[in-house]
Amino acid sequence: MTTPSRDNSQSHFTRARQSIPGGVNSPARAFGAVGGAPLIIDRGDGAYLWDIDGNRLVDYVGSWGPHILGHRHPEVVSALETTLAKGTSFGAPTTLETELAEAVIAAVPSVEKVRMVNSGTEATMSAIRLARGHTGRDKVIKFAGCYHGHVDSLLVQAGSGALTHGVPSSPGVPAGCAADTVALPFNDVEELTATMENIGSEVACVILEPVVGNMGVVAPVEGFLDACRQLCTAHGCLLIFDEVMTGFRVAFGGAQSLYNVTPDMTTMGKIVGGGMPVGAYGGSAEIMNSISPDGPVYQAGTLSGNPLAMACGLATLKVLRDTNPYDRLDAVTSRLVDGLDQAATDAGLDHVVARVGSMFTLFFNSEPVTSYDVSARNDTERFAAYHRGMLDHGIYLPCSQFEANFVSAAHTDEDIDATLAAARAVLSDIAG
Ligand code: KE4
Repeated sequence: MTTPSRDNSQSHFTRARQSIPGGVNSPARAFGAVGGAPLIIDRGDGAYLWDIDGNRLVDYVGSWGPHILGHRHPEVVSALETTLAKGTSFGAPTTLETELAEAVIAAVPSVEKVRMVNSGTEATMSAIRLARGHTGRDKVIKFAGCYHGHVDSLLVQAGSGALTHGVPSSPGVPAGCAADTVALPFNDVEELTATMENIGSEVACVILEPVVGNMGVVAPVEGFLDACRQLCTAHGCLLIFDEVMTGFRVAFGGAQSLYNVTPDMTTMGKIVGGGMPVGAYGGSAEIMNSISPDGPVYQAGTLSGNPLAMACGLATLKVLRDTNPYDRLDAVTSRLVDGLDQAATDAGLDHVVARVGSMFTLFFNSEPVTSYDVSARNDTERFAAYHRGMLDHGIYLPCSQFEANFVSAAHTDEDIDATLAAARAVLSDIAG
């Protein structure tokens, strides 16, 4: 099989590196962990991307999660075009912001009020500030391998790009800032219980990805989410579910509806903006009324609630609500994951697969990945070979073993068949 031409991507990436750090506006897109230059994308449509060399790719990144409907869903495009005809940004309230807030509240019962921001990072940064302001406490408990955006106090043993590029706790975060952050092993009820008994009265919040996407996909073990809930209630601290990735992904009501555990606050992003820059954080009215201007905890943003972004998110949620693609997403993703599992088994490769809804990871690891320590033992070199091989077959995967893959409602049975055919060839090839 001939390797597709990527000359235009390569030369443009060389140019980009002259003006943008690493040539990328987010390190998660850098191909450092898999080799070669990132592809420069020209356009997307449905389940596909095209790079600037004209190569068509079956897309399992989906802009790192937002495109659960696929690229350029007609109703999303139409909503954007209609809104654009009226302008782009006013710095004043619009009806669209209220409509999207109401749609989020209808979908996520634990949320009675919600504030729109511009990214998942802003959502988690604001949520922990609110938790601290509301409780009068300073400490935050997070879990190693979870990634909550590049918030100073949460870049402690973080996942995603921080883990991929080997800097889980970033320079530039003052020791004083990280001092109030306690990172515990994910899925470890005993450790959390002991820590809460020790410092629970000082803890403002426990924040976690209820299903981790940023170690690769790691599901909560039985009882872990319930333990988080019970311990937060017992010690008077707030439970924050970071559903930036899982929100509207694993179920329309998010992981909290799937596992029937109710957090005090929820952070959202990705799908809630449908591919435009949107983050959101919400919770009970009693908690959210502490946020400025009704309350003393300050948070603001020039482009928060931007009309184009609101229209994009609102159209996305409306299509999800009206079409309910989740059963088909589950079935299609299950067929894909079972096929990947079989292909890796037939190739004789140490591997495990993890799936929750339409997010999944094929781990090159000999044991089930339940925590950061296990994920850190992934065979990242073998993953890099897999990534390169699949790319040569026109399959576009996240460029890190510590990320989730996403199936969209636009992926067809033929796309899944092509992906599995590619995987069988690539996995047997890298097994040698
Ligand atoms: P953003 O600031 O990137 O919009 O959201 C941060 C964030 C917060 N919480 C969770 C659970 C997240 O997964 C993220 C961002 N996810 C990464 C990919 N795993 C975004 C990709 C990137 O950083 O470019």
